[in-house]
Amino acid sequence: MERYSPQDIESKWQKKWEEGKVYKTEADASRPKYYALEMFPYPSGNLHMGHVRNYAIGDVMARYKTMEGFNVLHPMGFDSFGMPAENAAIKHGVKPADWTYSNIENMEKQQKKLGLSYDWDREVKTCDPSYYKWTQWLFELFYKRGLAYKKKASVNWCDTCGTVLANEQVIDGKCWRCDHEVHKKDLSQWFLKITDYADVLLKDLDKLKGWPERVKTMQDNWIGRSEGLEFNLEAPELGTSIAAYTTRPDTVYGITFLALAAEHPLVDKICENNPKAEAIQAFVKRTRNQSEIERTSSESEKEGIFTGAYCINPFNGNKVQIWVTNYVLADYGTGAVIGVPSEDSRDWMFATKYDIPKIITLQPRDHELKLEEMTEAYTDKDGVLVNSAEFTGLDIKEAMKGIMDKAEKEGFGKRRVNFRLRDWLISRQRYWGAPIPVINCPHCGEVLVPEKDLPVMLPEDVSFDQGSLSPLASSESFVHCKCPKCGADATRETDTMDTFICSSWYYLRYTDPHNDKEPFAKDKVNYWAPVDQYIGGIEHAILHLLYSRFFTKVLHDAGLVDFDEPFTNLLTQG
Ligand code: ANZ
Ligand code: ZN
Repeated sequence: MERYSPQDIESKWQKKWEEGKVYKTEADASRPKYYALEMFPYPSGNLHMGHVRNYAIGDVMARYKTMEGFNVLHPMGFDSFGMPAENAAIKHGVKPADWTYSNIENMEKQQKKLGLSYDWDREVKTCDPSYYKWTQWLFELFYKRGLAYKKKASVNWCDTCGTVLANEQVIDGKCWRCDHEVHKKDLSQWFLKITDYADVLLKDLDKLKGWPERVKTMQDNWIGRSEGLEFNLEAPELGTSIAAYTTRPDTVYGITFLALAAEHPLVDKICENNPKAEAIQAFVKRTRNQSEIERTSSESEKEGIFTGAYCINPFNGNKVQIWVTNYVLADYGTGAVIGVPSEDSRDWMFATKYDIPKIITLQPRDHELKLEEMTEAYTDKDGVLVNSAEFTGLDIKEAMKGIMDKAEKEGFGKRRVNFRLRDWLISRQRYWGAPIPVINCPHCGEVLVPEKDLPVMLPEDVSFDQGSLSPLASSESFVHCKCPKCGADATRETDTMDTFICSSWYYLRYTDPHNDKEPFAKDKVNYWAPVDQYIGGIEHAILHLLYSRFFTKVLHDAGLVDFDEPFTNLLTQG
């Protein structure tokens, strides 16, 4: 018998497959469809075994469904904007485009050698102007729907990468890409308003019967919905009141201090004519340089400074010390947190450290608690209230309801739902990404680039010298332009978009990849999508999968697609 010689046999058949376009697919309403998709790779240069495993699973699914009689869509492409291409430009002077396209060519060759059953005619490359034109068009769609805005923000900044990072891209206080420590910097940045969709992104996790529980739990935690009470504490000496958010309204009779974030707007006011102003300001400065992790992790040291100012607990009229602390986050809740030492371990440690009074408001059903005997907070979720006026004797659940009713009835508080999810910071001070299609006019302000002028092409006359805020800002031909509204001399936005935007809609583009009139035709996208089986690494459980769900929901609301979830079944591996 002849030996199996892959070099001869496989290349012979692969050539035949390619020439005969045996994996070419067309939409066909008379046949049931099946959309099998593997997460597309970043063109780093070579495939690794993780890729091969991923693609092999998808290939098996696609072939099996084809044999079952489905019209199968099984495409491949490249997530080809991003930092490594730019780093190659900085280090070796090659053009990011050249580096990227030559890597793509090599990886395609490897994929073809593996005999994967892709319809190569549908290949998309996110760095291609024919693709990023539509990424920019989608940005404009978001903008017109009030879902893209610019604001000054204290952002996560990575020195090594020389760019800002989304919250999702900061892992344990470090950059997800280079592992370098991330710190805060104030910059004017573009955001997408994913928080408008927090509720539905959470609720619709229930629809995803074909997703691993683990991934849904991670998204659930990331979105972080909580219910509680927001209420006002009057601060007569400061001539104002301070709003605080708590998920434990049953503890309000135990408030002995109010903890403000270092960034809280009231801090400046508190410092006016305050003998401690200098010390407070020094504390604020020190805190602002700490990373979010340093400030909030359970192991880190909770620190604060008493401001000398007081506010009043509206429930019992008690005087409450106002502290500035490092553990309260400025952009969560209201940036002011009630301190209830006897029930919260963090507050207990803080009160013990700074000698702040403690009041017991909850104790177990079977014995009395005494402060002198306690060495830590009573954090059990079971017990009865004490020292809590008319709520004394109730359990936590009853007390929460009664206390929130009281605050609402007396008009100093309101039930509130809160989300941990923040808006998505999409500005990147990088070259190799899709330029944000906005022009800044001295008369008209922010103006979208008209659709007929898209794409806003990446210029080639750029300098990659680090230090300048963005390589695009170094291109005269790019920066200077005319205002599309009034014709005045204007300048272009020099930020590019987070590459996660490019990958938030590529699976829709595969359904109609050569369309130059719109991102995809409705009949095609609605025939093929949603993806029936999506396959990829678990590392995308939050970032890419949450962003893609968000995009799909916005496109659904804009009437561009009929479905509102992109991936019916999900297989995560790795
Ligand atoms: C009093 C209290 C007592 C609290 C207790 C908790 C336990 P989640 O569930 O994540 O929404 N908090 C509110 N705003 C904060 C901020 N900006 N920075 C840091 N902590 C903040 O958490 C809500 C709880 O986190 C709130 O309820 C508040 O502390 C704290 F036994 O109020 B709690
Ligand atoms: Zn103008």
